[in-house]
Amino acid sequence: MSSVSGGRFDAAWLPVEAFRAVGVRRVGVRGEGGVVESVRREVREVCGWFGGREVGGGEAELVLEVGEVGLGDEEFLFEFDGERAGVRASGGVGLLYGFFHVVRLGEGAFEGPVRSELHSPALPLRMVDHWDNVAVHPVMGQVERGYAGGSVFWADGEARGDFGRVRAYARLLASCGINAVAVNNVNVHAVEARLLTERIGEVAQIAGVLREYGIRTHLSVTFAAPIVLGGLTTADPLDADVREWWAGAVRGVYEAIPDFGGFVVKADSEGQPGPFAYGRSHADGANMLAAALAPYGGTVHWRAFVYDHRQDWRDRTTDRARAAYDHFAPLDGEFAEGAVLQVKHGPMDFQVREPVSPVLGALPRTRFAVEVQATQEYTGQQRHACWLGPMWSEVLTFRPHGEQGPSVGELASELVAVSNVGDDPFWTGHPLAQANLYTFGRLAWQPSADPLDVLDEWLRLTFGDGDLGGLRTLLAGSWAAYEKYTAPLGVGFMVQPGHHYGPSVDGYEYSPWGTYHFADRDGVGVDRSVATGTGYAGQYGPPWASVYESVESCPDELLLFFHHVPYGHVLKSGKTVIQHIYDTHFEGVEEAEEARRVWAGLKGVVDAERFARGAERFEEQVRSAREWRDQVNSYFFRKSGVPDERGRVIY
Ligand code: GCV
Repeated sequence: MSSVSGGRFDAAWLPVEAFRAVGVRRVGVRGEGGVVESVRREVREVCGWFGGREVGGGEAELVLEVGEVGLGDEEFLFEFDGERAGVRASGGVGLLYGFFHVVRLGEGAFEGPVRSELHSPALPLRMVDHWDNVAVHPVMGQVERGYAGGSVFWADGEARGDFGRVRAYARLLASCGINAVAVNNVNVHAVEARLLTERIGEVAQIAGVLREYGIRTHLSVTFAAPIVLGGLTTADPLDADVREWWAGAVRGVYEAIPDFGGFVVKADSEGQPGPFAYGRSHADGANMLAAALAPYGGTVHWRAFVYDHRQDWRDRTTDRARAAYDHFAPLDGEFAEGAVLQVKHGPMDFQVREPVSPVLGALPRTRFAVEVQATQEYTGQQRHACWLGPMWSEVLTFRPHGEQGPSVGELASELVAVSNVGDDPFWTGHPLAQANLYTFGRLAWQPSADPLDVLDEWLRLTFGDGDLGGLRTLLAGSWAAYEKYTAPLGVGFMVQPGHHYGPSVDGYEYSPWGTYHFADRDGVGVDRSVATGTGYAGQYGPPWASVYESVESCPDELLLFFHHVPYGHVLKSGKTVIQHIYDTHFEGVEEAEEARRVWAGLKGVVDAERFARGAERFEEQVRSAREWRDQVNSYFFRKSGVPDERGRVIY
């Protein structure tokens, strides 16, 4: 645990030992100002730990140098000539990324030779969105869907006075390449609305700390701000007074934060105000804000999470999965340059298994960001170990137009994660959930990266070079294990309403939220085919529209997302649907028990506090997995009357 200011907190993947290879050497830092000073501070600190030193002249073994190398701001060159390692960049941010590259390589940075290797991020913006409220919300708490304590930015109703913790967080983010942070919840409540105007000074304080690590600050704003803050009678995006009001508000923001990144907007979604109230389109709304931000180079991130959350479950013509495409695909080409459409990776809401959103293949003329959820709202809420690297990688490597076409990672302009971090001493509640934040950053830097390589990096940095094979296997399989003991075959939800933790098979079955599985005595699943269902499968282009349309070609793991089938339907695996449900639920629990056993074996290897936190979480994971198994299996046994082939206990 570090005990620098901001309270005691875990060093995560940057423990002292991770810096040994740099800290024992003679290091030269060449350049001045801004982020270069952060690099210099890092070098001095780590050399202080290990006996190395900052040197000038030619005696350096590692040179970190800013110069005229003709690179982009975030790029760097790395080389090792047999004696000396070097990082060269055009500016401080590239130098900082180069420094962390050397840290990641450890002694490997001083083996070679390596000739002038260029490193550049594939995506220019790599952002975490905090769903943090300034004031504690009566239902959602301080951090909406937060499972790691209070906010890292806000405490006692205002920006934290002590920024030690924010600085440590910025350092962690920069070390895995994250360069943008939205500091408040997309559901903008009354107190938080004022961050845009009279409380912008507090945002500026946070921005000042994040800037030291090359991170730009973004703010979630309410579309109704001209009314709630400006006293206007309308927020109509085409109204001249409204546009003028926003122009003035943005001017004030940039006076306080000259490098402000821009706005994040959740409009016409789950009760948030938006342009529909004025008969305007989402392009009208986004473009109005883009115009206000344009003189300063800011961006509006406009979320595509727009659907009817007041649905009648009896109405079989409305399908929530269709909503984002129906709203936004027709607007392709209508968004201004400074607007980025922020699209959730799946059509529903961060379930453990969803198809890739068809919207991602339908925006050839729109800048878009893919939004993933590091906070584990539907994947165990940081009480369960669930490493999401393979899920995100599947999304980023999916090719919406077939094998010959580009991947999502190539089509997207940006990658955004809902943050899983709070003021918890371990940052993320479950110490192993730190791997999700790290993996997000590294995949945003290089979406085609093998997530297992990223996991190895994280393990090595966090725990050192010991034998971590068991932990690696545990984490590598943890998403699959979670999927096994929760909602089967892509059908989704089946969670407790409201807080979304733990099983409730019919929890959302008759609710207004549009999240149904339609299980009856004969079968289960949602018919989303064009031929007989909601037509959602037709939102994909070739080849996926036909792959998903037919029961025969639909992949097993998505079968119940796209089709309603009898319990006796035989999967490609050769099992019936009902037997698959029974088997996977028993297996999932066994895997959770095995994970608990692996963690128990790390006693004495992992430091005591982290070990204790993990042990407590694995107890809960096993308890919860059994709860899921028994409820899901009993539910389907009672519905179908089909016994388990293997005669195991089903309640
Ligand atoms: C911030 C889901 C979550 C909400 C969240 C919403 C969103 O519905 O349950 O808490 O609101 O997604 O992404 O806007």
